[in-house]
Amino acid sequence: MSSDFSTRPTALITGASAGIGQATARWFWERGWNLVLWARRIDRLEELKRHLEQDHRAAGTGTGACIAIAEVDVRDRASVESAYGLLPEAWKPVQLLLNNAGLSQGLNAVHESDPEDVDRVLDTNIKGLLNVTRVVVPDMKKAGRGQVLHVSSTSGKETYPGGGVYCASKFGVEAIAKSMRQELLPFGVKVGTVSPGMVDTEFSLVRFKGDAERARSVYDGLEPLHAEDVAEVIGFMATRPDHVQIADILVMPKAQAGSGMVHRT
Ligand code: 8X3
Repeated sequence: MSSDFSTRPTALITGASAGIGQATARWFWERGWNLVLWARRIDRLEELKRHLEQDHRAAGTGTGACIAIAEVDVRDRASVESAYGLLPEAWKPVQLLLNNAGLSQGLNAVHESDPEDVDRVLDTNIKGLLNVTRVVVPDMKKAGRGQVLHVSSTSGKETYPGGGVYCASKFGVEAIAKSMRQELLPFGVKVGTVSPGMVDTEFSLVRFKGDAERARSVYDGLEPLHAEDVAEVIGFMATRPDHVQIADILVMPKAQAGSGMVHRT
């Protein structure tokens, strides 16, 4: 660990093995932050860590920053508590918690929703986010600094047919963020959401349970956001001067004007 370790900021990112989480990890890494990366797929995290470290070595731009990875399913309270507990005290409080782990399952009307899909979505997007928040935020509060950003969605603003359960989870994320901002106001901890529309990640592949063709067709005839676009927004939110608190950024592709409202060519 380099001597200036404690002077550089640390970002803890959930769901860091792919998509927005992975792109955001890279964004902060390139700017010299320490990273704490959590995901279920530890092999993907190991590969990401290797790549990031190699990039610095190859470019000769090593900044002395460190990466800690852990296999964490945010739904599993014990795994969240143990991963945070095992993080050396020198890493705490993290400057930024990015609650990114989240997913959708299926596109069914509410009355036709699959109970297992419902559990998976609400357990991850709401209860998982709470599990992580509960272990990370007390150290921020104690130190009187830090920032929590939750990845919400256009689906946290508007509903669409077939999106009821996923939208409920993201409306829930927005409610949690607003309450947290009020609760943490006296303690110097900032809270916000980033709300992306269509992003070209594994999101649709996961929603449609591996049906690659159906997943691809979601983005037919338009250019969706790329994970890097959202990473830039998150990076911007996290690097404002201390007195600036961005509550929410809603970001969509040019070809989208709201949930389910897209222009295809
Ligand atoms: C996902 C937003 O527009 O792909 O959070 O359903 S969308």
